[in-house]
Amino acid sequence: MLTIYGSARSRALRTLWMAGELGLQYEHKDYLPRSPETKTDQFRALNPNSRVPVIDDDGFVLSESMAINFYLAKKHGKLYPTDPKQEARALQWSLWETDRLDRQIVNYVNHTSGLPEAERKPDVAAAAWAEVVPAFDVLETALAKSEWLAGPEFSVADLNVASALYRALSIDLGKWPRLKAWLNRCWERPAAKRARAMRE
Ligand SMILES: N[C@@H](CCC(=O)N[C@@H](CS)C(=O)NCC(=O)O)C(=O)O
Repeated sequence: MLTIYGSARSRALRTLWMAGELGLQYEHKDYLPRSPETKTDQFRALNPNSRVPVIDDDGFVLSESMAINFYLAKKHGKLYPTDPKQEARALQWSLWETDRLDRQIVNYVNHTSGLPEAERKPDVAAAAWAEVVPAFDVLETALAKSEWLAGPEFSVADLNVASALYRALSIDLGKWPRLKAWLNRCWERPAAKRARAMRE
C-alpha cells in the first residue's frame, strides 16, 4: 500500500499529480506543512526534516518531491524516459528547478500577493524576481527547441518543473509565450486538474 503524506497545499501537490497520472491507489495523510502531525516522533521517523511530502510504499520510505516522482514513474513504467540521455535530461531539469526556481517563485508570489499585506516584504519579492526572470528566460529558450523538456513527450521532467511552477499560473507570463503555453499544456492534463482541485 502506498501512503502519501502531505497536503495538496504543499509540495505534495507534485506527488499527488504524479500518483494521479499513474492511476495509483493510495492513502492520503493530508498533513499541512509545520502542522502538529509533522512534529511527532512517528513522523520524524519517516522524515527527520519534518517536511512534506513523504511516501511510504510498502515500507519503502522516501522524501524529497522530485526523487519521489522519479521513483514512482520508474516503478510504474510511465512518464519515465528509458533512454539514459533523456533520463539524465529529466534529472537535469528537476535539479535545476530545485536550485533556480523552487523557493524563488514561492517568495515572489507570497511577497507580492500571497501573504497578508502587512507581512509582505518588497525587498524579498524584488530579490526573488531578479532570480525568477533569468530562470524563465532559460525555460523559454529550451522550449523553443523542444515542446517538452526531456524527450518527445510529456515526462516526469515536465511534471516536476510545471508542478513546482504552480504559483506561476497567477503571474503574467506574456514575456515568455513558450513557457506560458507549455505550462498550460501541462496543467490542462486531467491528473493535473484533479491535483489542483484538491488544493483550491
Ligand atoms: N526539497 C523538499 C522541500 C520540502 C518542503 O520544504 N516542504 C514544505 C512544504 S511545501 C514543508 O514541509 N515545510 C515545513 C517547514 O518549513 O518546517 C521537497 O521538494 O520535497
